[in-house]
Amino acid sequence: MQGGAAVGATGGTSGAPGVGGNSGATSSGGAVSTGGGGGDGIGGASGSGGTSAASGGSAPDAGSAGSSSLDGGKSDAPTGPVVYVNSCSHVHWTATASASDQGDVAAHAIDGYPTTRWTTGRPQAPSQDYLQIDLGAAVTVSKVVLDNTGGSADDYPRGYSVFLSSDGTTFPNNVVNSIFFNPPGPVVSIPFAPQKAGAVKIVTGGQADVWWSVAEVRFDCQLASPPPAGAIDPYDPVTWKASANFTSPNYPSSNAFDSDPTTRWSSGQNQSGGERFRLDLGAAASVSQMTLDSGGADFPAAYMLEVSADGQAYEQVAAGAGASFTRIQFAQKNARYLRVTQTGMDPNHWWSIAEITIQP
Ligand SMILES: [Ca+2]
Repeated sequence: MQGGAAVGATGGTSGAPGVGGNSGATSSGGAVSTGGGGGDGIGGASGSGGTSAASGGSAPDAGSAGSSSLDGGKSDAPTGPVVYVNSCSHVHWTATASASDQGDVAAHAIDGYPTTRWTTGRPQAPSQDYLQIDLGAAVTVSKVVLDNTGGSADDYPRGYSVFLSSDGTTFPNNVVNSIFFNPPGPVVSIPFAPQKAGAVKIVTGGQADVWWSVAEVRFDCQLASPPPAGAIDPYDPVTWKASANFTSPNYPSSNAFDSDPTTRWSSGQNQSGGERFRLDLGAAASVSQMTLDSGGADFPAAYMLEVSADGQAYEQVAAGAGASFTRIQFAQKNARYLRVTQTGMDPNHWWSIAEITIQP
């Protein structure tokens, strides 16, 4: 997934215009193939894919099979899967820091996006700044990875100390200290002997005129007790599934939750109302917010959100106008399925979702 993200980031420069490009392209008649071609490297494939979409798009997508699979919930089980909390997943962490520069907040270091970062916004000095990650539960950690492949590779910590804590307040366990004499490259890997921790604090230990920035923090991490086979964490996007009644062949629904803002799901057709995207969390969970990052201008003109525990009976919980970044808040529900319907009209834009998040 990281490899995919890196590729996506590289293609992102061209992908971003592609996003804008698709709308412009689709506004003209030659639409789908041009829009598909906008997908740069995938252009060759998408050229033909786009063509087939143009002719076949309405057939497979609007077909009754598509609808019934969307609404019918093919994988509904009478008894839901075993649910657990994956405290080794960034979705359950919180981040705090000694300082941050404007919008480059600490939360960006754990949001799963390699293209957003946290930065101190000031030159490095020994012991001046820290980044703290609270994991939400005691886990065993054995490595800290500071990943700046999305940018800011020169903003690595000239020196560092790593401290572990059981309570997130006191950090008595100093597991490693080091100083760089040569640039480590975009990924700083800090291994140490496996130890239990509920929180990790990384402290700068060097001097430099550059800021300290971290695009993404990861850990080698093990849960206190492994989850039962087949158990899932409904908040963890790695086990989500999705379906839609219209999907461009080059922009599959899984792109909407791959933690890469440069990839997207797209309807592949201009918004006419009735386009549906259904997210399956894999098990029921408390949900009170959903965000839809369109990645550009392909946001829903209007939306309706329904939730369901079983994939059969849906309850509408919100409706409104979309925006490039759409935040949908509603009274907390216990839901496994979240179904968003584009209810407006936009003759110039497809509907796209670059990233979805949910909150309890
Ligand atoms: Ca994505």
